[in-house]
Amino acid sequence: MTQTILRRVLCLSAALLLPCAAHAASHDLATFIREQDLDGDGKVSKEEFQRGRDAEFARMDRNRDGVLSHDEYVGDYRERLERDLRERPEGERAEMRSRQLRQADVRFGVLDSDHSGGITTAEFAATGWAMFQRHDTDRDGWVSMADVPNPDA
Ligand SMILES: [Ca+2]
Ligand SMILES: [Ca+2]
Ligand SMILES: [Ca+2]
Repeated sequence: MTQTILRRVLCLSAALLLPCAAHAASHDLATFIREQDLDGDGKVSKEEFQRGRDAEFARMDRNRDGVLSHDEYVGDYRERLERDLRERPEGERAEMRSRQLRQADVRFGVLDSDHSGGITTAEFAATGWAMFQRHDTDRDGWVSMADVPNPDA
C-alpha cells in the first residue's frame, strides 16, 4: 500500500521533470549534442553548454530584467509551439496546443523553484546543470556519444 503510493509520488515527480514532446529532444543524447554543440566538434563542454543556455535565457528575457516572467517563458514556448503545430494535422492541433501549454505551465512552476513568480538566472542554471549532468554519465565534464544514455533520462 505505502509502496504503491510512494511509487505514484515518484512517477509524478518524474513526470513533472519530464519534458513535453517539443522539449523531449533535449533529453535524447544525440539530439542534445546536435542542439548544444556550438563549435561542431561532436561533443559539448560545460562552457559550451553554459553559453547556449545564457543565449537561450537572454532570448526569452524580453524586457532584459534578468528574470523570466511567466509570460516571457510560456510566451516564448507558445511561439515555438505554433510553428511545430503547423506541421500537424489540423484536427490534432487544438488538443495538442492545450496539453503542451499546460505542460509549459508546469515546467515554469518547476523552474521557479522558490515560487517567486519568475525564473532567475540561478534557477535556470540549476536546471540546466542537472540536465548536463544527467547526460554526462561518465562524468568527464563533456557530453559526447561516449556517454551511455541513462535509461531514466
Ligand atoms: Ca562542442
Ligand atoms: Ca524578464
Ligand atoms: Ca561525458
